[in-house]
Amino acid sequence: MTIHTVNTTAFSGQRPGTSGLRKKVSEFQQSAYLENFVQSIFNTLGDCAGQTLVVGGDGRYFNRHAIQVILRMAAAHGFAKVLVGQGGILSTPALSCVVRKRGASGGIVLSASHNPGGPDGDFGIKYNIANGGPAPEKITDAIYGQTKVITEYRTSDAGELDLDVIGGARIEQMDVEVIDPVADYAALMGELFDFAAIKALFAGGFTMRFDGMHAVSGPYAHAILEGLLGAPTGTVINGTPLEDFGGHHPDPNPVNAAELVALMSVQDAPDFGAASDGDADRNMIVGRGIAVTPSDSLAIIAANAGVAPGYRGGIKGIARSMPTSTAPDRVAQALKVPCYETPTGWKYFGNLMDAGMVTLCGEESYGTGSSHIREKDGLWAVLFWLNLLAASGKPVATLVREHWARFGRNYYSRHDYEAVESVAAEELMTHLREQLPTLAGQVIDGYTVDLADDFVYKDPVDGSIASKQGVRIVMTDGSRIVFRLSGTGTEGATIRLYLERYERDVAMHDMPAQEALAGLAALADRLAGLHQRTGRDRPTVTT
Ligand code: G16
Repeated sequence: MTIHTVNTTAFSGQRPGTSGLRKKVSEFQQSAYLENFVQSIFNTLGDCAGQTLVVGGDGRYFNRHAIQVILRMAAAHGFAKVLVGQGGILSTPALSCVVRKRGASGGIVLSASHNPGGPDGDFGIKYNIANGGPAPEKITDAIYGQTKVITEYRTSDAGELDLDVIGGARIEQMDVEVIDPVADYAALMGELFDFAAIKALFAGGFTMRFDGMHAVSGPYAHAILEGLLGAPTGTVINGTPLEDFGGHHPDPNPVNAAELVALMSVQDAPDFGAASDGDADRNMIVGRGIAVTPSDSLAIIAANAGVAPGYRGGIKGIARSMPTSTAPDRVAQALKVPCYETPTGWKYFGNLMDAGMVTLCGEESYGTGSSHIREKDGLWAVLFWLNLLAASGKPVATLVREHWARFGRNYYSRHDYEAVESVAAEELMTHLREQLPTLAGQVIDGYTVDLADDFVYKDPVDGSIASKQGVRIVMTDGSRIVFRLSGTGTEGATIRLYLERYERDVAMHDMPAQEALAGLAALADRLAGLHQRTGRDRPTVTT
């Protein structure tokens, strides 16, 4: 084995987005494309000698190849040890858990999350820091800086390592340990939740469907739900990770998990349904006849946190991304704990959790989690709901309705306009920004605009500023229209329109969400010139 320095040329466009670098597989397959990005990570870290790194991914196409490349490059940079999940598999939350538990200096996550996989799909790479969470912007900016000036990378000419056998190996001076991808994570879940109560629930005939969407949550769900908790075999469907996710879009929302939602709508539906995404950090919660919005799920978890042993001492605070509905804010107010509003991106929660300022975090994009790790955690949310169902003895729909009756209902929807021409999307945002100074105080379609701005976040821990994080138009009755461009798409631009309307009156809690939000949607279209500028007459995806 020899270490080589290889000359290379910089690629443009290797700027990490909302969550790491995500591109088409074909782009990653260009010679040295991955190597350049990995070298840029290592250049940013500086001296890697003696450090421990955790590496794993969601099993999508290119995952195994990428891991071999990273192992050889890590060995060439003097890492003392790399922990890698068996088969190259580690869900994003499990990687965060392993980094924290084993005291690693960081981790590399290989995933494009909810984006489709396979040779024609997407791939992604993200660096996580020693707290187990996504690197903050100052690090991702530095990585991007390195990608622009890179001239060489260092690697070993070692052969391929067998990733399928648990145990130790060595590349150059570096130890490699292939670990069970589930064990550490499952043990942590056992500490947080009342497994005995959930086990008793299943033993009593409670039925559930968990859709792994042929992505990485399958092995975790099989081991925890059907293994440790005794749910009948067949509870987990699509539970084998496939390199192309079986051709499906592993995004757990009512559109991409329509089959599960349909199954939950029939008369003899299972008691509980759930789904997770490509890398198992997202979750969708479905009851018999009801899909719970992610914002409501966070609010309900917060209001009932004490049912789970890990949260009996109470929660310190909640954080939600700006576009997420304000339902959690009402719970925080009742609990007399702070609620922080951050930009979109899990990385913004890390400082708040590290500083002990919040316990629970969540986003409208089907992400929920807590300070047990520093990533959102799909199965964690599902286990929380199971714990709540076991403790309350009530069905999902009753819990949701009771929550609305107590706190009011935040009607909520996100309209995505995908693969829009980038210039048109930028122009739409500029057009909105130009109107902001004059909107406050105006009465439009019966709504009085209370606040109109382009969201700026000042991190209360380190004082860093993130600006241009989305245009928000907030009405005096609490209704909101939010526009932003996605930072995770790989084709053109994706315009996200978020709509929220608050209803205190229980008699008004039974409307279909799109009907309740139709007025706001029409107003949003008028303000942004959405349909005219995009040439679309409806969103690509409505959740
Ligand atoms: C990522 C981020 C989330 C974000 C989501 C959507 O999730 O971690 O914080 O909410 O993307 O971002 P955007 O609206 O910019 O597309 P994931 O599950 O894709 O890693």
